Amino acid sequence: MTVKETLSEKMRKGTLHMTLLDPAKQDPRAAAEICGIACELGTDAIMVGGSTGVTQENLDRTVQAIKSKVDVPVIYFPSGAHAISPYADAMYFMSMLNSRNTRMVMREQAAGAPIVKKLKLETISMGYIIVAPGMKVGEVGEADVIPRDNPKLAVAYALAAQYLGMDYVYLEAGSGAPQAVPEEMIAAVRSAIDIPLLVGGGIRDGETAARVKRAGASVVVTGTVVENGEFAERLKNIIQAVKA
Ligand code: 1GP
Repeated sequence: MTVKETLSEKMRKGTLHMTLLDPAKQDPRAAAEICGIACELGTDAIMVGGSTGVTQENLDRTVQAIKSKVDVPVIYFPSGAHAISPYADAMYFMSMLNSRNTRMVMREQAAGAPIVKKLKLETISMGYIIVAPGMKVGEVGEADVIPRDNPKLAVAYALAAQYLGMDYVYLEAGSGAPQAVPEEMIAAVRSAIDIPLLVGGGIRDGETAARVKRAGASVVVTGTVVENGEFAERLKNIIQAVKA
């Protein structure tokens, strides 16, 4: 079964949680430890990626270390074609739909596609939509961020992703965002599209995770929360809220 099929089957039963690890932020062994705990707490997949600082070397070593520790899918979440790991179970083949820079929309993808083909990596296509404030990823991606009070614009981009044949849509407030994507926006996108909806950025507690889930996310993504030493209790609350 492909990663996409595995995730689709799980999504039929309920909302999923994915844990994002940035390979530039800790050594591979620490990343694997964190993922081991996240899996014990019930996370459904590991995403590996970051906006800056990802190299072929830290990516490969991190993915390999995580793979040796956990059984859930490990999915590469790329920031460009400069690093692509053959060790990941799949990668999001994604386009930042609301970037002003065509490099983020399609040129990096064209650069990476032949490498992906050669590596025979499973791809899951994704329309990546940056919502204000967008944080680092919005800045380096030169995103025309979706204003938080404009759910209609988010819907328009999400529908465009669906009509382009993309597998998933990701509403991203940016890692470390002070607030998550507004519920009204999540709900509007959810009711407009038929494909899975990932939501991430600024989700740090169970209450926020519950609101994001109730608004209609198919997958709740958290990253920063595992970067602080004592994260197990917090992550447990988040995953419980997602699975409730
Ligand atoms: C980043 O949405 C994710 O792509 C995770 O964001 O680090 O704020 O959890 P946080």
